[in-house]
Amino acid sequence: MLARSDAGVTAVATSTYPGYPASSVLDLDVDTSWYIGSVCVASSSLYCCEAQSIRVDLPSTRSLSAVVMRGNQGSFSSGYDFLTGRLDFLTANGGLISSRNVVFNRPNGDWAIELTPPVANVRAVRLVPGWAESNAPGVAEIQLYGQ
Ligand SMILES: [Ca+2]
Repeated sequence: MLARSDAGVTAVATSTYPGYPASSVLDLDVDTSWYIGSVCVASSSLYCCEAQSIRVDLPSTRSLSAVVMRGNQGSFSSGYDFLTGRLDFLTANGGLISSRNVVFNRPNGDWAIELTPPVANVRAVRLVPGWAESNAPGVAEIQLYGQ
C-alpha cells in the first residue's frame, strides 16, 4: 500500500469539519474520518457536495493498481456517508489523467476498484463527492495500491 502518512503521503481537503482532518483518511483506522466542514450546496440539492473535494498527494509519481475507500465506522457510523463521487487521477502538474465514477456500497459506504491496466504517472488522487447522506459527510480511509 502506498498511501500512508509515514511514507510521505499527505492529504488535503477543500473543507474540513473541526477535529476531523483530511489526514484521517491515511491513518489506516476505520474509526477516524475526514468530514466536510461546510453545508453542502449545489444547484440541484442541499445534499450534493461536488463543490468540495479531498486530494491524496504522493511523494513521487506512481503507477496505481487499486484504490480502496472505507466508509465511516467511528463517531458517525451511519447517516454521514458519501453515496456517489468521482475519483480523479492527476499528474504532477495537476492535469487530469483519467477518472472513475464511484457509487459507494450500501450501507457501509465502502468502495474498491482494481485498475486494469494500472494508471501510470499518478502524483495525486482526488475524490470529488457527489450525493451524500447528509450535510458534512465524510470518508474513513482512502487507500492507494501500486508501485
Ligand atoms: Ca481513518
